Amino acid sequence: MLRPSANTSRDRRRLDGLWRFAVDHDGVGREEQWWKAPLPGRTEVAVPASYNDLFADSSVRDHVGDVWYQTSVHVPAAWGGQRIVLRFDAATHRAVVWVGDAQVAEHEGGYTPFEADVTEVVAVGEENRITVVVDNRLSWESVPPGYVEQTPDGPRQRYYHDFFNYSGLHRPVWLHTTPPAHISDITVVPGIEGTTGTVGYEIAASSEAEGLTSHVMLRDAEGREVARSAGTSGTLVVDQVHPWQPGEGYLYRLEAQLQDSTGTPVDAYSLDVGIRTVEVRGNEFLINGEPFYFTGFGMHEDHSVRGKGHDDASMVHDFALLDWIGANSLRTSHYPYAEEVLDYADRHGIVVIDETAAVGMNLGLAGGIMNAETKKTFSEETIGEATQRTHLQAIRELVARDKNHPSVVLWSVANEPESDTEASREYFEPLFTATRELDPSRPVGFVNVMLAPVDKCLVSDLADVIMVNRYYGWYVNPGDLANAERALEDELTGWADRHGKPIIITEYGADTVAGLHSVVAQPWTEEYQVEFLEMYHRVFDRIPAVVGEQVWNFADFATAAGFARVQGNKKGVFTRERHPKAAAFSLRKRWRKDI
Ligand code: BDP
Repeated sequence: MLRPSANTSRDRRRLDGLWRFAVDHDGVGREEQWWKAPLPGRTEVAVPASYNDLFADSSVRDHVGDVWYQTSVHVPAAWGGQRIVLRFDAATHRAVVWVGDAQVAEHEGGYTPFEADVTEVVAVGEENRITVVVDNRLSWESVPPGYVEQTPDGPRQRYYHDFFNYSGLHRPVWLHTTPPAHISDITVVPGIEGTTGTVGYEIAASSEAEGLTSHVMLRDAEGREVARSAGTSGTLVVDQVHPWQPGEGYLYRLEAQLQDSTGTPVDAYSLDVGIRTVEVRGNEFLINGEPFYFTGFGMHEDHSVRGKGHDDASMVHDFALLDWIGANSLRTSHYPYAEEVLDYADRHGIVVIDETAAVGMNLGLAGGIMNAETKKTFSEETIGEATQRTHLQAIRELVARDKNHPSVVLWSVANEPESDTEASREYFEPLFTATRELDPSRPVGFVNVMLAPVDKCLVSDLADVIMVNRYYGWYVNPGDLANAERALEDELTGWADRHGKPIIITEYGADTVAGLHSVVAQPWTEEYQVEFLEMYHRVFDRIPAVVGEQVWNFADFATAAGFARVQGNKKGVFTRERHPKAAAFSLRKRWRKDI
């Protein structure tokens, strides 16, 4: 799905700002058709933002069910005759949208965009009412999964993942136009042979575009034309290619046009393109044919007050901290991040492991810690065929959204699912197959949990890269780094020997309360976090198959309440406010070769 654009044939408007807001405590809004009139009450909410922490009210923060958003927008008269589209970059976890009295869209999944052609519904040159109901309930059919428990005090949302169930309109909302005959999608697949780059392209167009011809031109970063072609698909060839590289992020620009028989452009769309290759060879992960070693973090979209709401200022700052510390990569744990993040990573050469929202699919493990019931993970009563359908759709939407980003080098289909049972293999095998069919150009993996070590895991052989999260010295051998070191080395050596594939440690970390110190390193202190990470690094450096280290986590983040969570998860190397803990300086020494 192409992002909204403003150019000679298209226009766009962001609908961000303050919207009217109502929490549907009694769950009556749909029956009472709240979209037909101004929402009850006088509450306003910021878009984009999670609504949970904006109000000093636990009945909002912990609300389970529907909330309503509403705004009015003037649709410019000049847009008459154009195709008008309403787009939500994200609504967490599902939404129904009305323009005036007409329902225009419905979407499941909290972290991928959806849009509706509202041309026939909007009044051009007038104010239009837009109403959205957002439902934050997690069920056995949603990704991530969860269930709602009825208690004497009302419903409680339970889930098996370790981050707060922030909800709402987390990302920009757009009204935009295209001509009726328009480019509906572009797919690019880059390649490099010696000093020659190639960009395979495919242009999809709307049915109204029949009879029009597609043209593409590629410009370098200075704006010079380097290749052109005509037709809905083909290959552009670039001599003396300037590859997209980690740390640099060189981008070409693909300008696509639909032209009529006189050569007049009817629609145009430009896309940034990075020319690079990704390949797994033996136990190496190659970018442009060179072994790549991942340094960086599993992150979260998480900030005080606005929760998972996207904000450019914070994004720029987070990337500045990644640069400061010498991180060359991140994993979008545990859901697709805002597209702005991927654009930024493309431009600045940060390598991304792109993950679906399939997290918390391990009901045995997580039950106790996450304050939810321990149940059988894969069954028709829990995670079953319906979940798998949602999961597959989430993968489709992720690949459709992110396929053109050079920064994305690896798909992660899930984080720490149960993977040591036949049922888990049956569940995952079709998902791996589907991901490869959707995108044959990138490796595919999933993140393995500590409970399914190399001799037990029945899913890892489906993956191109072994990604593991390990907590020796924290959840296992807490405070005993000597034993933890032996156990970690034994295990990683086992993975290296068994699969012969590259290994990325996608999580390792220790909860650390900033400002807590001890002479003898003890869990929860800054000193322990430093020693813990140093121990892991010694082990990684002894195992050639280890091609990446991503510390858990970049920053402290909010979680559901739990006895092991001190106002959230404290494994951040930075605090939630982005202040460095001692570990930040020691990582900087390891990762930055230039200081
Ligand atoms: C891993 C999960 C991650 C948690 C982390 C932790 O992948 O989401 O936050 O452990 O416990 O199991 O800190």
